[in-house]
Amino acid sequence: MRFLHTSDWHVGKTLKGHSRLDEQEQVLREIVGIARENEVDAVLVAGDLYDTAAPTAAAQQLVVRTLMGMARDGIPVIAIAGNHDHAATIDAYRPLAGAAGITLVGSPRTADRGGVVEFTARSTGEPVTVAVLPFLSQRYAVRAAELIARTPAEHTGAYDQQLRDILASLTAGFRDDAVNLVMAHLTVLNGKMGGGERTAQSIFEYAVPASIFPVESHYVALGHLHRRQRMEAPCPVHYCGAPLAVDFGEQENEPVVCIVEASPGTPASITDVPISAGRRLRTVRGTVAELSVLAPSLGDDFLRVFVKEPARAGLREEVTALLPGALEVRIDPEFAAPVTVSRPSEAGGAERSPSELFGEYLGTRGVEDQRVEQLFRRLHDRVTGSG
Ligand SMILES: [Mn+2]
Repeated sequence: MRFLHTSDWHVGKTLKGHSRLDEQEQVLREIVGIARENEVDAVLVAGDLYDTAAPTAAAQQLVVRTLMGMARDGIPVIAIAGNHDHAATIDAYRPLAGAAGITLVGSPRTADRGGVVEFTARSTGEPVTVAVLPFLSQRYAVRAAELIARTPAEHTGAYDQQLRDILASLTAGFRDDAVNLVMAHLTVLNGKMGGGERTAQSIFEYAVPASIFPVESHYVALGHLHRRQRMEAPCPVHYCGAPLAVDFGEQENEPVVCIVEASPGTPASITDVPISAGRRLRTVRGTVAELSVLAPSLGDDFLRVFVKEPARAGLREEVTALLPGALEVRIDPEFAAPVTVSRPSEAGGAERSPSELFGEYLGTRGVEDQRVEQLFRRLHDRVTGSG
């Protein structure tokens, strides 16, 4: 059978206040197209459908339309909540989505109450078993281990042991004659961050070794880390990565979705299908003159700009006029003033004029601009009535 693995859509995510809903729509339309072209038997969405716990109506409309588009023709679509999603809200829509052939799993569930999804692959008739584990916060892990693995609270170990127990319980029904899959939203030890994840929920203590996944898994479809990567493990364990770079830290990621072929008797084979929709993120550096030479080659990329010149009034406006895609304009650290704590009083501040002190301050901030100093003098004179 063949299925599509995607995750970390982060629909509704803005970049420096700039909406990216149009791009997200194009990216998701491209993914629906890839699912159709490849005639997949199922779609797995491994969490972080949304960027926030309270997505806008427009963001929800886009996710609903996408899931419906994927489920067209009766293809099973299974989506779990990530750490950015509101698990209870995802669960609230579960019955409604279920009627449309979409399985939503917000909170972790026991195997017999939705923690395991079973269906028959329409192209091959093979039975498919998917153990699903949405994001599990450390705070809730003890309770989930009790609920799902029936581990008494006093016997639950560390976070990774709780997850191991839960996964053991969810995968206990794996069969030799079925395609056995695991889908989860979590951090695997030694995983490389994409750059835009919430660090507090990706740090070391939340990480679990890849060995917690049972060897009989034909494929483990993960979400959470935004970089496409295969983890070192006895079975295929993959992050498909985010299909659209969500922050400048992710500009080097090559966005893809994974098309996976699996059957009960053979190891899974994985093909990365590149995603071309969406504007790229890029970091550029240079003097204003250098940036103007670069400008025509930058297309419609979103830019983070480091200007290799000292700060002066109007510099930001000059750069954004030159590079309309610039969302962030900074002075290159090489030209930024070293942060020094100066105490004017020690340097005889009492004897110097406010203008001199302001000039000194500008010097410490690396600003070389006569106009700013003149403006300060004019304003100061007006306020003090000496002008
Ligand atoms: Mn994410």
